[in-house]
Amino acid sequence: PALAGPRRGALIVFEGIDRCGKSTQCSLLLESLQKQGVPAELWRFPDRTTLIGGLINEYLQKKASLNDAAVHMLFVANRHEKRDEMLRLLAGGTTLVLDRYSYSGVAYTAAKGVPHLGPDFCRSVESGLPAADLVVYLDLDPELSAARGGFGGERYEKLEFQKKVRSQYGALADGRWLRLDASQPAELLQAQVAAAVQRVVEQAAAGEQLGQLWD
Ligand code: 2DT
Ligand code: MG
Repeated sequence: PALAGPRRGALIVFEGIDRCGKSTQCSLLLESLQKQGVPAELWRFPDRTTLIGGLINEYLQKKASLNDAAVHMLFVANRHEKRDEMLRLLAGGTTLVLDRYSYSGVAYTAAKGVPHLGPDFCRSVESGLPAADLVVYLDLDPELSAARGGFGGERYEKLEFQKKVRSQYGALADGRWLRLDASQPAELLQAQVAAAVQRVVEQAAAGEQLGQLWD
């Protein structure tokens, strides 16, 4: 039990390839946390509303071109610019639900196969950011995600690339990952997410330290 200060919130991250169902599960989770009276906010990365996020948005919509290293650094900067606010909210007891985070940063850039932008480099520039208490990884065969109404035409929404991203995600999993089969109905997924989230919200409130990337 925490003897001093407020009970901290948990950092819950949803990851997975495009159209695996992250946004749906994030909204369902937020709603259920709020119903239980758990203070919570839902954020997404990239946060396209900031100056840096605007550049990322132009890149993703193919209105701007940037080389792979430059755009990678923008995604990273887009997380670092939100760091202090994340830490403040968590310390004040708000649980944060993130629709993508640093794990997307590593998986998508490493999937490009650029030698100087491999997984180790990508992890290194995340340091100083808080680590997730729980990563809910919604695993889906890219053939199935592509069939979910098709891709929206943003950069990266290509079957061959999504396959590479999935294999990069496979190499990132650690003890804080909950891998779920995302081909299940949303309600079934929701129940599994809720059970895992309840545990980490309780552990965070009981004083378990927030980790740091990349550990
Ligand atoms: P959405 O479709 O979820 O808006 O994501 N991406 C995301 C990266 O390449 N690096 C990152 O650090 C992050 C957070 C994943 C837009 C795309 O941006 C990719 C899909
Ligand atoms: Mg997308």
